[in-house]
Amino acid sequence: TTPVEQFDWKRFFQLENIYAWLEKLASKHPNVVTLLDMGTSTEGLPIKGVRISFGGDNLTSVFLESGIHAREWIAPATATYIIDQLLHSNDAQVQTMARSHNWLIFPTVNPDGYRYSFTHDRMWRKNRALFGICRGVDLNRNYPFAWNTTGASGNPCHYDFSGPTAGSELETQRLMKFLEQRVHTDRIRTYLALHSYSQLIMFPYGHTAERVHNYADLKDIGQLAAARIKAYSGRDYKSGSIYETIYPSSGGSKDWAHAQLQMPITYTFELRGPPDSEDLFILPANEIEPTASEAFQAIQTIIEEAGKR
Ligand code: ING
Ligand code: ZN
Repeated sequence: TTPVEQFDWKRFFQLENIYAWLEKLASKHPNVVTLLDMGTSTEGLPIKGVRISFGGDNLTSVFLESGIHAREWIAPATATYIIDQLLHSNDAQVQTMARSHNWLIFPTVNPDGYRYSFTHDRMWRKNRALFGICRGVDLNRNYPFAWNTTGASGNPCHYDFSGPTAGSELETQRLMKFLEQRVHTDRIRTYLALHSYSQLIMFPYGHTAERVHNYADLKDIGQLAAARIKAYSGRDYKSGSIYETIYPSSGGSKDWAHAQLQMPITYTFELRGPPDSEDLFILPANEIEPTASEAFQAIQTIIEEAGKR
């Protein structure tokens, strides 16, 4: 493995490198960065993250999850970019935003799958739980809200297997418990998740065309975030509900958080795919910085706009 001193956004890093980098940040910035651990995965790996707080326990918190799908390597790379910007940006507006909230960021919420996508199968998506001759639950179909109603499979051999029961997976349970325990104490109002690819800024619901109570705000903020990206990089992102933008699907983590934890501001990003390639999950490393920085622009708009409403 690579020495952690070389951590950057010019290539993709393995789980151990990401965790070592998070640990280094916590020791370099002991008053700002706290290392978090949700507990272990199916295969016994820790699910590590960081809390970034410049002080102010009364501030509201932003939760960010990435890597729920193993092969979407750009997602954890973008999460670490965001952590780096929050801590080290010289931009006054970014510094103000970083200090206006507390941040709970978990770059790899499916560590078994992420590791497996480096060691065995670049296109692996799910976790690594064993079901007879096939493996893996799609963790973004496993949450106990409208579970297994649409856009999910009951077959463990399929890429979108929703699991044997709602919330069956250890990784799902770790994340749910973390949020249930902290949603009130940390005043978590915003939940962001990173995926690839499609250039979308999506919000609930995934399972129905029915609109969430704050659809108008979410749509408006999402469109402003997309416009910010357009002005920044020229890329076209669209915003809308999961159901109306990408495809009907159920059991996602943000729908659960919005519906069950009453978290009002929940967005799932679909980041860039490669300019031209068969394999749309394999983004060239020189696309990491442009992809992550435009997503960070959009997140700034979401935080600013959500604060006004
Ligand atoms: N897309 C997401 C997926 O899980 C999604 C889309 C997001 C569905 C949120 C449901 C909830 O299929 C990718 N590329 O993974
Ligand atoms: Zn995904």
